[in-house]
Amino acid sequence: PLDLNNIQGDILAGLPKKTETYFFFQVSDVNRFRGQFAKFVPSVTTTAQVVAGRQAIQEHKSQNKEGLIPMAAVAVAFSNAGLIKLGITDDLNDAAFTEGQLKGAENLGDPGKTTNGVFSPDWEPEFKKEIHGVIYVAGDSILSVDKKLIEIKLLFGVGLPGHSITEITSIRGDVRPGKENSAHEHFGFLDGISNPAVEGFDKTTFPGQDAIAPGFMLLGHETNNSSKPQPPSWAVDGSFLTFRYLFQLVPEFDDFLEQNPIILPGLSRKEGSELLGARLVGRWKSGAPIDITPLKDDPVLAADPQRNNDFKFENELNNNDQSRCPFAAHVRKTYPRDDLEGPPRNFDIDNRRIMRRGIQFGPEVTLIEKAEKKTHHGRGLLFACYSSSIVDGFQFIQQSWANTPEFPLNAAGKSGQAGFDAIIGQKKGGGVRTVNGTNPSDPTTNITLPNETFVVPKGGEYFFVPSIAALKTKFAA
Ligand code: N7H
Repeated sequence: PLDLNNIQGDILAGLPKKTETYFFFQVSDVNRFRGQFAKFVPSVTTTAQVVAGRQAIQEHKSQNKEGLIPMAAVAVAFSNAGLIKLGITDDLNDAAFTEGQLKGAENLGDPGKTTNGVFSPDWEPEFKKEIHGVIYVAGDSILSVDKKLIEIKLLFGVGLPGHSITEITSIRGDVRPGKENSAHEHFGFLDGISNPAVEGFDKTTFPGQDAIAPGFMLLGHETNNSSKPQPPSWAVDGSFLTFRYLFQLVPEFDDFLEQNPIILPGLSRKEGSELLGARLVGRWKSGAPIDITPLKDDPVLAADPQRNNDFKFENELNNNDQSRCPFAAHVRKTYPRDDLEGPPRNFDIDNRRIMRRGIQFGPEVTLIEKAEKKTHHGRGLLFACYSSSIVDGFQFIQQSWANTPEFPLNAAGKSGQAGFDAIIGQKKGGGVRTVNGTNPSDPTTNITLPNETFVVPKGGEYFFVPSIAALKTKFAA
């Protein structure tokens, strides 16, 4: 059985959050750090604590009590540079992690420049510095989170004589305001509907929510289909965290939809624009999957966990049929379901599953931005996901699926190319990107996306999230 007191709380259970701050740091004094870290470890939140916290939130809600329960949950993770700084040189067998995301950014398709043979992505300067680790705190309110963060910074003496770490940058994410927007990302779509269930942890799985073996999320556990070497014993119960600082050009995205409505009998121009948005994402803004309800939103279906994930794209690739959902729709590119898992391919893609834990950042679109159809304030997604392999999970999804117009392959054979994932597909900041099959009545047409992508990567790093035991024995002294 899984040891829920040993696994950090965000991986399987997800820290409850209305707001979350990521504090990126560099270790400046290793010996002092190990001592201060020992005092910090008890504040790291376990999975068992999150499960209990979620129960308390449920009870609070069912009793119709006002406000939220004050809560601040803590997690910590280290980059490969951080492990090296601490003298931990064991190989964790993940080339993406070992290389670090700055070096890997070219392979992710991030825009940037190559000078003298060296690629440098167009990232914020903080993410070009060497980051050793990240402490992230999630909670019900900025007050709860800031209070906890100040306690932690004091433990490490941040900014004071006697410190062992220096701050590189802190980034705060917030759930969007208002009942209508909360849980929706900045383009307006409901997020956080589909994550894999994990065997041995999730007691119920919803229709369409495939359960995966714990080894796809945690190191040192069974995966039933991989031949990866055993990790060093201290890495067992740990996971890899992919963090991406993704900006979203919301007025530009909205303008693109407005300019390119899908023309179908009976649809107004506005409905045609909404349909295009749904076809690019694979779900309506409400969250209803277009594979179930292709031409009309269905908010009742969207809110029903028994139905809102219960689709497979069954046999559509074989019939080259994208009338329900384009092959390149974001949710289809990133989790193709029966396009790969069904006959005749019958691939096992459990190793491509990721546990998404992102949060929005930045303000709502202003009236001026709306009127000028131009972004003036930075906003987007602090994308975060877990898996037991970055190479097989996040990196593969971004590189080989979202950025690869030929994927899925059969679509290419029969009707040209499926095209790019219009939401996250990158082409190193240049060149024409097209999406095929956005018009349900004419799968042969392509739509050309603007040169500047709607999602702009501006930083990130790969981290390892150790178990509580490892924090005590391997990191603290
Ligand atoms: Fe995506 N979006 O608002 O359009 N994503 N995503 N994502 N994403 C999903 O099903 C979005 C990003 C996945 O199981 C939904 O829970 C935005 C990256 C995966 O059916 C929406 C950004 C990667 C899924 C969005 C962004 C992924 C998924 C539907 C960036 C990985 C689950 C809600 C700013 C490389 C697919 C849901 C499944 C769903 C959006 C980033 C992957 C609405 C705006 C970088 C695996």
